Amino acid sequence: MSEPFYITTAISYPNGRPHIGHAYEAIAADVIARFQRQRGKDVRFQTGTDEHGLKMARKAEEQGRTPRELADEMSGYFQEMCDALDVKYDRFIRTVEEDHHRSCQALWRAMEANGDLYLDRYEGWYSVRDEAYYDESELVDGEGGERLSPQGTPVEWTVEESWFFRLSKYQEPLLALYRDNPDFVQPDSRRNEMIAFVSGGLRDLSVSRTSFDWGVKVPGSDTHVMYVWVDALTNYITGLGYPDDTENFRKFWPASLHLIGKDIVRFHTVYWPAFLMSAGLPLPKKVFGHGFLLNRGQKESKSLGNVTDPLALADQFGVDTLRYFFMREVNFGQDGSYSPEAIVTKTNAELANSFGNLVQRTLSMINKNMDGVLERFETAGDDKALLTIVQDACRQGLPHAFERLAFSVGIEDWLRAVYACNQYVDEQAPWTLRKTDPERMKVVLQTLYIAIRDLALAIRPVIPTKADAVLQQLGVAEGQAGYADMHDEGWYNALVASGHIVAKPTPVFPRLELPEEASD
Ligand code: ME8
Repeated sequence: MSEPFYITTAISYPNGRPHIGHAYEAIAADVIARFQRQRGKDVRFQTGTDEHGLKMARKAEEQGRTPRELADEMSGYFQEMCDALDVKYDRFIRTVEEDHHRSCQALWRAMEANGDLYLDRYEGWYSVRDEAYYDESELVDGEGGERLSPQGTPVEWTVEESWFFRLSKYQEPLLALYRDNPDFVQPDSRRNEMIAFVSGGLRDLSVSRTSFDWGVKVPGSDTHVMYVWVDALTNYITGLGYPDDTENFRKFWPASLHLIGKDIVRFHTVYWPAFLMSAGLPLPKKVFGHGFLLNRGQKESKSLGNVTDPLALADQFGVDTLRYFFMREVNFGQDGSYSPEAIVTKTNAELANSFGNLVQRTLSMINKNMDGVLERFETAGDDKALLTIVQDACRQGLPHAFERLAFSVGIEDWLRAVYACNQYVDEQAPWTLRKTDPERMKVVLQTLYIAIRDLALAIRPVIPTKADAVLQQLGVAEGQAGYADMHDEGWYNALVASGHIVAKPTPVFPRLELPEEASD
């Protein structure tokens, strides 16, 4: 049986339409899911929307409608975004769903049975924008002297009866978790932040609210709804069938990876493992806090008027181009910046001019100069050397980097192999060999043909549609597009034996033009 791999994204607040950060996270998670599927793992991928809480309730009120109406409309846009960006999830979870309420209540009861919940009065600061409680000591002063959260969001003084979770009890177990499992929080910079935060001492956490009712009801305490983060985090187990003893739960829990942004690492690496320990459930293997995507170095916001619709970007430049740019340009874990110019320049240079051109000229020459007929052949010194470079990059460099979520490093390895192929074409000059040594020309073109298959297979998780278009032109069957298939050296001779004819190729990576307004 293949090894299970459960990956999740954060579930987004559907208080507005999806923004570029949502698209970035969904794409990164999809690349990982596709990569692991290609590695032969049994992958389950969950994403969704986080629909309860004060932030949703207030936004709906502002718009004169119910939170449910707002959630229903906006959640639909998040699903559309995933579909449009080729993000292939197994479940899109909405926290308003009935099974999710049942799951939250079961987790609550388990924590209660462990003696970790008690009723008291909360008095302190709350940020609706972050849906987070803050200590006085964490607050900063705004320009007008107002108190702000460390994230720069407004806070309000809140006093109400509340259930509390004994978070303080978990300080030592959490520190032991970080110490014994260095991979639990990644990258290291976030791990260090969390160690510092927990070492500073943990206060018990307010986990219910009574001043509004848009949430999951606390079992046996009808005037309380659960704090939205208790409800939100639970989505990861609801999606596997918790609290029932389902096959999915047994197979996929604990999660292999929670992929989230850097602003919500505390919730995932302090609160969530503490809730799970309290309920006696296994802990996720890894939480990775990626960086933020910035528009020309700036955070997108309505007030700056620089909010970009990710679907408009995908329409303009193409889905795979956008996916490639995000994974290639940003050092995963750090913040990254994008602009139409950068997307066009980078992808023209690397996809259109380098990989696309390699594919196009190799297939054209085979079609034209060899009537599309492939032959069995022996590789010699330069040919073998090239294939070694390509195989090292595609079978070692890229997959090992992707395993560590170092996407830009892996893609760079892949690109070096693409450049090596183009250099080989220039040096071997098959257009000259056509006249001087046609047999040698065939060897050169066929060597490239073999190299291109590895290159297309390796990059397929990032640009699935484009890579499949290349593989299809190469005559590689759909069922032979896994990483393990790269090691099947017999595929080429089988293709020759099948009498495959290389057709006149259709360009897969057209050059992009800069949009008018961006080139001003
Ligand atoms: O935080 N670049 O939802 P959310 C990259 N509902 N990622 C970004 C980003 C940016 N500019 N802006 C936001 C929530 N994100 C909660 C999560 S999970 C149990 C509950 C990321 O809609 C952000 O870090 O505010 C988070 O991982 C995701 O987008 C959803 O953010």
